[in-house]
Amino acid sequence: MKNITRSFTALGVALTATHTLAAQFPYNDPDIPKPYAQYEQINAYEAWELQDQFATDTIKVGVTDTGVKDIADLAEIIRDGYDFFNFDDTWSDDEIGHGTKVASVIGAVANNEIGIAGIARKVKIVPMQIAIPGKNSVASGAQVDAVIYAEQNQIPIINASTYGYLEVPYLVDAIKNYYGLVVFCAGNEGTDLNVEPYHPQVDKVPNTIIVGGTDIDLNNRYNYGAEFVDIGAPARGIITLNPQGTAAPTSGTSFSAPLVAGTLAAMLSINPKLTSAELKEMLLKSAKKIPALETYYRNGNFLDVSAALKAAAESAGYNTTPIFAENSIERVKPVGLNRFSVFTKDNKVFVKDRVSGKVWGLNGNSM
Ligand SMILES: [Ca+2]
Ligand SMILES: [Ca+2]
Repeated sequence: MKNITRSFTALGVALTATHTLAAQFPYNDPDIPKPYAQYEQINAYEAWELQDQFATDTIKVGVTDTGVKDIADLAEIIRDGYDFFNFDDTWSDDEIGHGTKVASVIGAVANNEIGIAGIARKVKIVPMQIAIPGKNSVASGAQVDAVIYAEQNQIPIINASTYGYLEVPYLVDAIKNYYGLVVFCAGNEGTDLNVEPYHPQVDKVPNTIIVGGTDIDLNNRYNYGAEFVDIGAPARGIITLNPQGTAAPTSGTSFSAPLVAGTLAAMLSINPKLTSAELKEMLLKSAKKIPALETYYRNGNFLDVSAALKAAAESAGYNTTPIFAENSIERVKPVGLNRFSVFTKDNKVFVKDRVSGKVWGLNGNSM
């Protein structure tokens, strides 16, 4: 066991766990690395706690990709899949594995002792195969149909880890007519999108979010352009699940986009009343502003999942103010698998259930 200090939040409280908690936090999913620098960089652990506390609605996310295999860590959250390339129900024959990996980043079931944990806790994945069977390339017509389907079936978020189209007027029109948000990756060549004008990444469609990617040291390594790329996120060493259910580190902006799509789903699950425009504005406003990334991403935006979820919670009227300060914590002690006790310096004791998110004071009242 490594000696690490992990920050987490209970009832909006910033706590600092000692190393004795590291093996158990944040969840029991065995293939999450401990520590997992990429998730810590975007404050994902704290974001899980915020969802335990505030998330109410379950949000559908369409994954326009190679299909999504219904592996054990995803099966229970998959709904209403369709193959828009073959016009049939073979959405699960994901031979390439790209869509399964993307889906696992968005919403792999947390705390189920299997695989990993995705960003969003209350989410359903809608597999939308748009790829040519057995190939890593997609049909833009199938992507158009998938967007129209999402509009007709009230799917508020689409993850589109696709790029490289030279011209897609019909897709741009379909997205403009869609009430939700489409999250696109920026692409992987490390080129300026002003020079390499991939569509619809450069079309500035209001309800798209274009996601670039960095390594763990926050160096941009992928396609960029502050005029087009809305936000950056980790893109190297993201742990994903393949169609065999095996976890492995994966790289590319294809896996940055679902970090953002999962965040949007989590925000909506906390405040389902947010419009797409409000959601996008809130996400970008809550992002860290990193001067070194200003030439790559709009305002140097870098994903902060926890800040985005706090903004969503506050917009729904929840109070995210800590009930006691981080420096008032004396120690934290695990109680069984899913609960822990917090002892404060002024001799108060709290118990938190990590599954329900409920916190009890010493007098047993649920808070
Ligand atoms: Ca298929
Ligand atoms: Ca899991």
